[in-house]
Amino acid sequence: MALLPNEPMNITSLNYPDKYPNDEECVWVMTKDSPNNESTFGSIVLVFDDFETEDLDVVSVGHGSVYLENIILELSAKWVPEAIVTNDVSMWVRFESDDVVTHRGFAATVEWFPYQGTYILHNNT
Ligand SMILES: [Ca+2]
Repeated sequence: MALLPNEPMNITSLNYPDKYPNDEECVWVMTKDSPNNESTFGSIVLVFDDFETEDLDVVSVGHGSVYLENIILELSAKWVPEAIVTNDVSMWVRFESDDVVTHRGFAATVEWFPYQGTYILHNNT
């Protein structure tokens, strides 16, 4: 997914807000897309707007374009919305569910704030 400056994008687990499938692996790689080869300074900010998975169904988030490298955090179960930030050119998100028990999953907003030093969080509430 290409991130354009100040253009928020949404990602959700499969079927959200209905239950996600068992045995599912989904990966998103979001990369700053600098239209005129201008700078890729600034932060990629991911905010979970909703999050509920089974304990064993884990969302991993990291920086860079190779998923499962440079992990920032792994989360499951219930999660209080909080911003995850990187200044890298890319951020990845991976979701893997096991073979039993599903919940409604997650919805998240990701945005590239191209300026150094400050960012503004947008949320839906
Ligand atoms: Ca499960």
